[in-house]
Amino acid sequence: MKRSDFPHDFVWGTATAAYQIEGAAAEGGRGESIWDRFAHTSGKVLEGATGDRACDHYHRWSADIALMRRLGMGAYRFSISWSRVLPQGRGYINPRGLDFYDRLTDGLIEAGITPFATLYHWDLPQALQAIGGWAHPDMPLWFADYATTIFDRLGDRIPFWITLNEPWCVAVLGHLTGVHAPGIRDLRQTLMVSKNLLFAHGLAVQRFREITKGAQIGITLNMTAQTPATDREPDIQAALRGDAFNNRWFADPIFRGSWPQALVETLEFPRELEIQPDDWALVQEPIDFLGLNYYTRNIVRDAPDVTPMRIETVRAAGAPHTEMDWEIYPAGLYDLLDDIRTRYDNPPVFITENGAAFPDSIAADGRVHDTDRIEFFKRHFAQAQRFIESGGDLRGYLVWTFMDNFEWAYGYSKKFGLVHMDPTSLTRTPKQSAEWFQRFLEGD
Ligand code: IFM
Repeated sequence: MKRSDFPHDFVWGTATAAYQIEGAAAEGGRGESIWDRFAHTSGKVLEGATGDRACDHYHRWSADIALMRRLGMGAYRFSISWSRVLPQGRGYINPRGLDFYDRLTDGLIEAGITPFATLYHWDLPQALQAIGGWAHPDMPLWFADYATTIFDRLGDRIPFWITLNEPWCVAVLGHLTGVHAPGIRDLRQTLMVSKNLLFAHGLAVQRFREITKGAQIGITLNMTAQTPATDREPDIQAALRGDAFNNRWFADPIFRGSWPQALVETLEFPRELEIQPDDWALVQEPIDFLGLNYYTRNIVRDAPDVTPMRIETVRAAGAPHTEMDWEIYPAGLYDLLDDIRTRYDNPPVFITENGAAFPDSIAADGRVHDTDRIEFFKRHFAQAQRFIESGGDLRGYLVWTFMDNFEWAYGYSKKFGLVHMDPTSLTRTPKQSAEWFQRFLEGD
């Protein structure tokens, strides 16, 4: 597998998110976000970890860009912290927040690294949560106003934009299982939130078209390959429900203008979730690309008593798993890309995240020998290449993640980085996988 096996303009790089790396939670006029509140609530995050300091990227951004450049990265996907720019979520605009992203953008461009900006990677301003958060009917407008502020300032320089990162996680992990901020467990709210997220996305795309010229915008969806546990019909149906739940919940509305039927039936959507015929055009506002985040697959079996989807996942016996206990299943990347191509009329796709957590540590020779991660990427890159070879429109691959960081409810215990980051000393040490990726990018 060589870089030259991919198209010459294929984009390669890494991805991060604001709350996971920036730190400086109470600096530069930043307001509180739901993740500050959640992480500071006892029992929500492993070992009480928070993103207060994270990787201190807010202060070290320049050295981080220099390291990316040294490692030969072509692109960098970062997210913007809404509450750094609008501390209360709306109204007052914090100039120091905008200045930070301005400097970061210019720094990347000067380093020859293409910026990809995500507008929302889960860190809603707490002030908006206090009045209802994503379930509030005005959230789509507040998000569009925030997006407009960002487009006005950076729309002339950032060529690739992502409205929302993994809205499924916002809806399901944040409002159904409650393992993410804001920690709510309520199916009805989950459904309201998912509708508002779709409207917010559509409105932001509309504003984008009014403001920017020549840049592209899309949305990033997380998808998980689904395999029935047996060839029994109930398990086959269960895997289809898993597919509707995990993969089609947001993609079908955006690309087809309808909710997946299996989702509507199984979750018994309430009336207020119905999207009026006039509003579907907003949800289906044309986008330039789909961002796909791929990590693993689920092996699914029918479980009539398990809410809400009547499915259960089974651990793949004997298969390799990462530290997240996610099965390593590279073929699923091809399968999902292929599903996207056939279901949604071959949209351009960027892999906006793919990666693995392993129990990395610095060895006596001062290096991190993460050969398992190198193997992981080799096998996944091969599936991406297979998809391109089969005629698929895949345009880039952003590895999750640049450096070890705050892995949400797992705190700093799960390390996905190409670069080791010591949460105490904040020292960055490129792992063997970073060196391997560098050689790959140099064409070795
Ligand atoms: O760290 C997260 C990221 O924020 C969103 N996608 C999945 C990653 C690994 O869990």
